[in-house]
Amino acid sequence: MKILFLVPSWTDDFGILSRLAHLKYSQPPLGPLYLAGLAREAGHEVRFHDGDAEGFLPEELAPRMVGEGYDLVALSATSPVVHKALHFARVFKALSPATPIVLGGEHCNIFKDKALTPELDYVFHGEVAHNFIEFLTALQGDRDVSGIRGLCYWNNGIPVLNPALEAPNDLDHLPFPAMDILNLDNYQMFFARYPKRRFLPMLASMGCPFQCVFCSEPLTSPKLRFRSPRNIFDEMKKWSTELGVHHFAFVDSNLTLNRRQVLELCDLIIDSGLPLTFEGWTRANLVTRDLLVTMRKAGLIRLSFGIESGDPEVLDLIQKRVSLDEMLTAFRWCGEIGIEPMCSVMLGLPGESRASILRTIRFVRGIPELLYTNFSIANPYPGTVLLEWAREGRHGLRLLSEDLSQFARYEKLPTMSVNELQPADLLRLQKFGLVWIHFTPKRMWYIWRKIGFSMAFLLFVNLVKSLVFRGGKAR
Ligand code: B12
Repeated sequence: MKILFLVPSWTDDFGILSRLAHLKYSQPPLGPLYLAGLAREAGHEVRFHDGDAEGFLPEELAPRMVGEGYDLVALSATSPVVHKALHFARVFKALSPATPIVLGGEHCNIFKDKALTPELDYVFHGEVAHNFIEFLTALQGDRDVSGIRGLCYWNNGIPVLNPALEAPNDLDHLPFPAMDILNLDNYQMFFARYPKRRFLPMLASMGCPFQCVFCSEPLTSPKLRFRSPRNIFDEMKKWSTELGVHHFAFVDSNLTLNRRQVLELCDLIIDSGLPLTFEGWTRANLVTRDLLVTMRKAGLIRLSFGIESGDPEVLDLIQKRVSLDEMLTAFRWCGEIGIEPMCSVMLGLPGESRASILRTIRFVRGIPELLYTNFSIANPYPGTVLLEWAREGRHGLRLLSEDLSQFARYEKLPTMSVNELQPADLLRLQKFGLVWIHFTPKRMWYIWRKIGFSMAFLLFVNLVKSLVFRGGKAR
């Protein structure tokens, strides 16, 4: 079979910040790449298009893709961009009604058969590996998909939900993702202290044991699973020698959760003498100084910490379970060791007030080692406790819309209000925070060097202008 894997863009909705988001955050999506690897191993032909990296319009791409004669279109989407995946499906279906279209990704893991809309033929939820290959075999044969685990399909106009496949403990059995089908020049990572470089995403584990209320992982991925250090290293070595890509961005929710795994991986990298570098995300309470020293030696050049809020009461409410002191210590260690620290910060969280948001802004501005940060408006994503709280009006939250296409983290008015803060107030505080956090000589100098004077100037002027003239697109 000839399969088209496709993901819609997600950085094109952020207005003036789109270019920056696109530059800094365009990443090859691992989910479809793993599936493409599996499908290819089973003898199928695979192609991949990334809306983010290529910036295509469905109306332009779909006719071209119909011309290329695919037997299956496999779309992948998170909830805020699922409307774009469905738009592509509609355009494609209008031109080629007989080609089956399947949708997968975190949105489907949450909504299951409710994600099956008329423009789709199938939806996959939960663990997807060998059941995906069984599905491809069924499509080539009698199209009987009734026994395929994790699949949702139509039966005489009624959606049918097959139970999910039990997630196996072992991740080493998966073939490596099909990284070689990517246009590698589309993906560059930018740093403050290091030159930009091409990179690939890398997975060391799946699942998260923590219970942060803004995250859907406690629902969709409660089971912890790890790859062996050898298996991860073999993959890094393969892409380094075969594709000439030496930098890897780990997508694990907590890269340093399994200390032994990380240390063994570091030993393998150090012993190999390969010029590898890597980065990842973690929690400040999951690092020690000696762990960071070893990781730096192995090539860790950037580590991002989930700060979320600079207000201890808000941190408590969102069940972050990391103290501000632990965060400051982790940043200090990174600075001393030569690891570029990054973080994620939010506003509009439960219990939030103008005072708590200003506290967050002051806290982040005051981290000496930090050169740049995102500062996003919290979204009540499906499958989260945050959404339940917003629906129930708890902790000052009020849900104003459940239209997922409006769940942008920048530029659009947020879909929740909290205490006295209306959506427009949150948007203004976000812009103020972005300007104030970065308005220090060191950070301005960094931004100017990285994105150029004209882009930096345009960004700054736009943010200030929208602050003065009360910006924000209507919902
Ligand atoms: C890495 C990552 C990113 C990266 C890279 C994104 C990318 N291009 O893949 C960056 C930082 C860019 C990013 C951005 C965003 N992310 Co993100 N991200 C993740 C993270 C941490 C890991 C994803 C991953 O690679 N997992 C490993 C792969 C192998 O798993 P997978 O993607 O789930 O794919 C499996 C299945 O879902 C399925 N599958 C996937 N696609 C398909 C397609 C078909 C056809 C089939 C059959 C199956 C299938 O098979 C795969 C193998 O089992 C997850 C949290 C998590 N730990 O899962 C959040 C997560 C996916 N992100 C999330 C969100 C909300 C976003 C943003 C909207 C936030 C934002 N920053 O504005 C954007 C939107 C990005 C987008 N493309 O839509 C949410 C999604 C929630 C939801 N309801 O959809 C998650 C779950 C975080 C959370 N818990 O809230 N993200």
